[in-house]
Amino acid sequence: FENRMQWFTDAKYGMFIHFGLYSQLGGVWKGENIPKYAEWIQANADISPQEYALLAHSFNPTNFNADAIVKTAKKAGMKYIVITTKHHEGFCLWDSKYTSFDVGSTPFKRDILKELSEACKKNGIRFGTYYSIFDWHHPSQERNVNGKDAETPWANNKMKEGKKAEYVTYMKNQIKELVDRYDTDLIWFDGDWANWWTNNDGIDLYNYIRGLKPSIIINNRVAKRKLFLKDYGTPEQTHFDKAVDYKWEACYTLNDNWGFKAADTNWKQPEEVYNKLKSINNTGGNLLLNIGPDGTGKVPKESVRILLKVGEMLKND
Ligand code: FUL
Repeated sequence: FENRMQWFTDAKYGMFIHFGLYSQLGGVWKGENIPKYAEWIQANADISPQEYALLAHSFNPTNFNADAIVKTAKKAGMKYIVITTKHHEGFCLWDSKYTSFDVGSTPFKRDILKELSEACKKNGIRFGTYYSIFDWHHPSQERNVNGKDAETPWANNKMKEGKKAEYVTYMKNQIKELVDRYDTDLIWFDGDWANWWTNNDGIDLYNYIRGLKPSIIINNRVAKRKLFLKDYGTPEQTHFDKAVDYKWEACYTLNDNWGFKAADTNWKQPEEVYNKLKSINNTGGNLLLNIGPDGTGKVPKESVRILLKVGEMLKND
């Protein structure tokens, strides 16, 4: 195996963090519980990007405590953390030079990614950044109202005519910021299914990032996940029960949502998490297990309880 991948292979268990403007809503829009994934609320409630963007004015997660999160991960037996720096909504969790739709334009202003990446470094935890390929806010894109994609106007969004090159430059600039400012160890792409994103676009982006930081690890959703298996495969809410001939990481929610959803109490119990982790590790996979802090930045108590309990079980292995 390439040396570059060694820490990842050894890590076996990591923490996923879904955090963004949607965290403030907890799955509720104008008094109504919106079905399906909480971090998809903009799409699921069909909120216009303009109205959705107003949520930046109230983003003030003063309870976000990077040290506490990293310590919980460490006690839980996790070796790396991956946080959503830009989910499909397009809001950036760092003060980016290339957009004002970011944490720098909220009342909060704190550099969460710096806090988290430094806490990781201090505690010997690797730091990773999730980045969505498609973007519900960026002016290059819009919901799809024509043809077969109109059934899922947000999930298969549209790249406006002649705008793709400009957007790809935006992505590359932003990713360079994540590498330069936060020394990210891993980039977790998502949204490769966008029909304007080709496998070759992904390969080009992959090579660009490896050029910026040769040791970096990049998941396979940078390109079309069915065609591209570097650096590792990403089964979601499922995992392989037999070894495969490439590296992989299964990601799972701890309840039924990635982003914070107030009404979702369907927590996996510690035994279930422990068994999943073991069976995943036994067939050569990593487990990336999610937490979704609420809009104040607080991690739901139940997630912390479950993670720490699993950590104790692992110690007694
Ligand atoms: C999916 C996304 O659409 C979900 O919101 C979540 O981020 C999951 C890990 O990946 O493709």
